[in-house]
Amino acid sequence: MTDHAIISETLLCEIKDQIATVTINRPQVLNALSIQVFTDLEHVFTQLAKDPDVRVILLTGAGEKAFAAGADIKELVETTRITGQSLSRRGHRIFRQIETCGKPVLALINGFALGGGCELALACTLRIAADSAKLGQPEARLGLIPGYGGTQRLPRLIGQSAALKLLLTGERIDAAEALRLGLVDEVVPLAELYLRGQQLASSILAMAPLAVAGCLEAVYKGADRDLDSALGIESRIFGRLSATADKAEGIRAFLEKHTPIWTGK
Ligand code: DAK
Repeated sequence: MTDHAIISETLLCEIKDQIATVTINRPQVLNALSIQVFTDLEHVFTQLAKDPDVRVILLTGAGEKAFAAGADIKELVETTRITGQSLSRRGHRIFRQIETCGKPVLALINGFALGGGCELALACTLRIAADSAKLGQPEARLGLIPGYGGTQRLPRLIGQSAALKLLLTGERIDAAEALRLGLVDEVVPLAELYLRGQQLASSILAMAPLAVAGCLEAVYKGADRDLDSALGIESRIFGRLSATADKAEGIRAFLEKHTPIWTGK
């Protein structure tokens, strides 16, 4: 396994000990999501998805103020009906790519996660917030609705009524309220955010790689199915994993009281 980096214009991406850390690096504009950030996210996540040295991805923002304070508002001046719709579809495709990359993506929300920034966090597998974080969907104040999945992922995560409250009022909520709503999974002091991300990543790394991928596949593929067909998806993945070398290793390690050594096979 080798440590390395992936170079792009607006993102930093370092890979170390099977954990990739992706940092949106535009702190001067609170890591606003420009069209170039989307291009770079697409490139970096395409690489990470197929990189055998990467098993968990941490996604955060540079500096101490923002995860991402939304879409880059300066780029919204020129949008038309046609370009607005196509930019939205492009954003959907790239956030879906993040969501379905087959590896857990942990959003480390180190400050503002507003508008498109909150939508990006919603497309991640888990969300860990610093106690200083502020989240919200203020798009209606700009005459828009969320265009990167927020109207769909937010109600699925926290329920329709709580989602509509955020969408209709644009209110910014603090980390404690986000935790209460289930919008984030944990809140920690800002100074401990990265460490907590690494601890969670380490817990995931201790699991069998194909089983981690299987959990993601079962949950995401089953999410919008009726229960019977979703249970069918679970059985198929369970059957597939039952025949793997790592399943044999996991059972043997338990019975022989030692730590399993995963091969990813
Ligand atoms: N875009 C561009 N620049 C931004 C920005 C943003 N979203 N947020 C902050 N900045 C810039 C500021 O303009 C400022 O730049 P300078 O003036 O220094 O050049 C710099 O970052 C520092 O910001 P502030 O000086 O304002 O910092 P404060 O601490 O005073 O305030 C703040 C922090 C987060 C409360 C404030 O910056 C703020 O209200 N920012 C905007 C938050 C927001 O409304 N975000 C947009 C949400 S709407 C679409 C799909 C999706 C979307 C749009 C289109 N399509 C498919 C086309 C999504 C839209 C959204 O995300």
